[in-house]
Amino acid sequence: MQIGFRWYGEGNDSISLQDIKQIPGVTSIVWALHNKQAGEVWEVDEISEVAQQLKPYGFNMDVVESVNVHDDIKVGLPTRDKYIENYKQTLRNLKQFGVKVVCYNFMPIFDWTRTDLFHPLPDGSTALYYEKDKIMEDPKEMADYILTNLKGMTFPGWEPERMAKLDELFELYRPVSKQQLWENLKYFLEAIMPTCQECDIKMAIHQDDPPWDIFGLPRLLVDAQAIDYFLKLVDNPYSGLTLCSGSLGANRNNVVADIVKKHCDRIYFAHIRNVKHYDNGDFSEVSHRDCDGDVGILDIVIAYHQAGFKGYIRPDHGRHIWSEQCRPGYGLYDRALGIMYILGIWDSLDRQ
Ligand code: CS2
Ligand code: MN
Repeated sequence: MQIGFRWYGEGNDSISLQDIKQIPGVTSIVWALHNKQAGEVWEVDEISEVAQQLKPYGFNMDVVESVNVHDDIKVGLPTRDKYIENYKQTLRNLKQFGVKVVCYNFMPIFDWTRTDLFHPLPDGSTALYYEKDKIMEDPKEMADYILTNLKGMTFPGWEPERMAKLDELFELYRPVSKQQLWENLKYFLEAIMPTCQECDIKMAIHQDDPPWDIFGLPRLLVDAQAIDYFLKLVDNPYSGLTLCSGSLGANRNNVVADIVKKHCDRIYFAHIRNVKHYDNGDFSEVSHRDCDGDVGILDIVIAYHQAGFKGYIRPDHGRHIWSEQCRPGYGLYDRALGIMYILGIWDSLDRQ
């Protein structure tokens, strides 16, 4: 396996490449052009700028998270073909820089959803938190809360331009049933598979977070059964998974290690994150240490190791610790601790 670290880019992330270089084991920067709207072509000179930034540190840019999918593709509008052509062009441009895996998601309107970005934990740190009852309320209120607390920082899926059009977006998705959304996902993937093959780029879908319907919007990739369905829907090695233990793990019935065992050959990118459940259905993100949460981090890492996983692993969200001022979930310190925990398990398994 290869260790990656998500970085939001020069001038857009408080964490420097120099800081990341000092975390043992990191070889890939998981990157994106965060100024791009879904549907736009990523131009060669824009990608090249990132390549130049990474070069002095010896990091590779093998993994992109994410090239976001335009709403017209998700909704299945006639205009989708134009955006699919743009997506293919982006893939061809990424190929020139050796990109191997493109992470994306097919969540309607909202990307990950949390009701509290800085929830205090008993140890004095804060973390992302989901309070089930709050999601019953107005989605606009929540978008306002998130945008206010991001304090001008960009967050994929929560672009102010999109949040300003929430009514329109909800109207757009209203006729889209779960089955229709699956069909639209299939249409998109079938259209881009030849380009992926030509460019040797693997598409890796991220699960829906949280893994259940919210605000009446259908969500597809929510459990083992849905993942089985997805992998058969377009049964092509260029279509696989970003397996996110934290997204899936928010549902206590999901046993992520079993999914790893079953589908390791179609997992190209692994997100490792721990989550603690509360009896009322709320959940909190916690440290990567197995006993701090309920996701089964140890079983998951062991499953990857046993399967001989050759793909990319990154710590997913972390807590905000040691007074760090950072993007919610994406601080330096706790994610670095996460990497050390994963490597600790991995190295000792190698020894055995
Ligand atoms: C999240 C998402 O769990 C996660 O990794 O931070 O924003 C994720 O990056 C996207 O859904 C992937 O497309
Ligand atoms: Mn994730």
